[in-house]
This record gives sequence, structure tokens and C-alpha cells, in this order.
Amino acid sequence: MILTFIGTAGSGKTTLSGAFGRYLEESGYSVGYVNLDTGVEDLPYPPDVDVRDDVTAWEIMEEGYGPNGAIVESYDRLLQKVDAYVSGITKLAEEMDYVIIDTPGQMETFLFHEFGVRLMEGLPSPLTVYLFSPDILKRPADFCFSRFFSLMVDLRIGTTTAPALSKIDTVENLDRYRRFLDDIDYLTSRLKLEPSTQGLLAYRMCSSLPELAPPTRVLYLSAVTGEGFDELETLAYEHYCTCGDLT
Ligand SMILES: Nc1nc2c(ncn2[C@@H]2O[C@H](COP(=O)(O)OP(=O)(O)O)[C@@H](O)[C@H]2O)c(=O)[nH]1
Ligand SMILES: [Mg+2]
Repeated sequence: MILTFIGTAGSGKTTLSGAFGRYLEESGYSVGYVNLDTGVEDLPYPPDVDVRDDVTAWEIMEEGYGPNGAIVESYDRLLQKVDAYVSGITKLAEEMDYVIIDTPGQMETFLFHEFGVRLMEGLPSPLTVYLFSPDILKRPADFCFSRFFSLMVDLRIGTTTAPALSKIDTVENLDRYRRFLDDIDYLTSRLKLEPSTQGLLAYRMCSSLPELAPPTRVLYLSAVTGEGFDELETLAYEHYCTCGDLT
């Protein structure tokens, strides 16, 4: 089965790819690793498929591009080979129990680039995990934003997407986060009390969430302590055995 980690830069994709992969290997599974980041230097896992074998952001910078331009240019060049990547990853998935895909550091170079979209469309039913870290969750509207962003990932790349709070070892009051993320009715009731137009928008959006999407459960993960790894394994199993029902 194919598991893809998506999230903003620093949300913990690469660390989690290594830590969850090791957890699966220690449980006796065979695991294949895919690195799609042209700008990464060190990886905490041995990649079986690695875009840096074709192109790196640094070599493009040597041609005179700036850091952002080099990253975009690297995916423009990789686009010509997207079909070969789809075949390579599909083959790896046939050989291994799990294939873990670590996506580019900057999420937009994956979600907003044809390389990422075409790659994901070509793969056999990958499960995507959308990672967001606790530091972006301050106000009730932020919780609504995270739930919706997970849906937007689904909409953009067409894969079943599970939202996951990363780095939970860094938060003291996980219960507060859980309450806002797990209980949409509670979140909606809190948003109703927000006086701002932003609060009103969040209230309207969150009220419609149950109609828009099946009630996918949220994961709570730490790549440092391994918390939530058993739930992630269960979710991946359910995705493959019950055809995407992640309630
Ligand atoms: N405390 C803590 N730090 C983490 C965790 N996962 C990642 N980090 C740290 O967050 C930073 C960014 O992680 P990285 O995996 O490179 O993020 P990526 O850009 O999404 O691939 C690094 O300094 C990691 O050590 C976690 O579960 N707990
Ligand atoms: Mg990374």
C-alpha cells in the first residue's frame, strides 16, 4: 500500500517518513521509500526512488537560478519523466508491503505543479496524510482551516486524505486540540461566538463540513515518541481493506 505525506515546509513529512517506516519494518513489514524533494540534503531513510538521481535544486542554482526558481525549474524538468516515476513507484508497491512517499518540502511545488498532480493520479489508490503542526492552531478558525485544507488536498490530487496533527510531543494540552479537531459540533458552537467576519466565514464553512465529506478521523502523531503510529497503521489498513471508509 502507498502512503503519501503532504504538508507545509517543516510540518514533519521527512522525519515521519523515516520514523514510521522504521516502525513498520520493526513490525515485520517490507517498506519502500520514495523521496520527491529535489532540495533535500539528508534523509533519515534509504530512498528506493529518489528524484535527486535525475535533478537537484542545487545544480539548477549553479545555472544561475535563485532558490525558489530552481525548485520550480526542477519539477518542470521532472515532469517529462512523470510516467517513469509512476511506473517505478507502482512496481515498488507491488514488491513491498508499504511504500512511503515523502513529498517536496514546499507543499505548493507538489500541489500546484503538474508533476505532483499527475504522479498522484497515476498511482494505485494511495492514502494521503495531510500533516499540520500545532503552531498553526491558535484561534478556533485555524482548526476549521486545517480541516478544510485536508479536503482541498483531496480535491486537488484526488486521493483519500486523512488530516494529521504532527509533533504532538510538543503540546501540553493535547485534549484541547482533540476537542476542536474531533468534535465538529463543538468547533462550530465555538465559532458561532466569534464576532469577526472571519469567524462567521469559518462558522459557515465548518457547519457545512459534515455534508461535504465523510467524517474522517484525525490522527495525532509524533515522529519523536511514535505516538499515533498504531492508529496510522490501522487507518492505512482500513483504507485498503474497506475501500476508503475512514470514519
Ligand atoms: N518535536 C518534534 N519535532 C519534529 C517532529 N517531526 C519533525 N520534527 C522537527 O521538525 C523539523 C522539520 O521536520 P522535517 O521532517 O524536515 O519537515 P518537512 O519539511 O515537512 O519534511 C525538524 O527540525 C524535525 O526534527 C516531531 O514529531 N516532534
Ligand atoms: Mg522534507
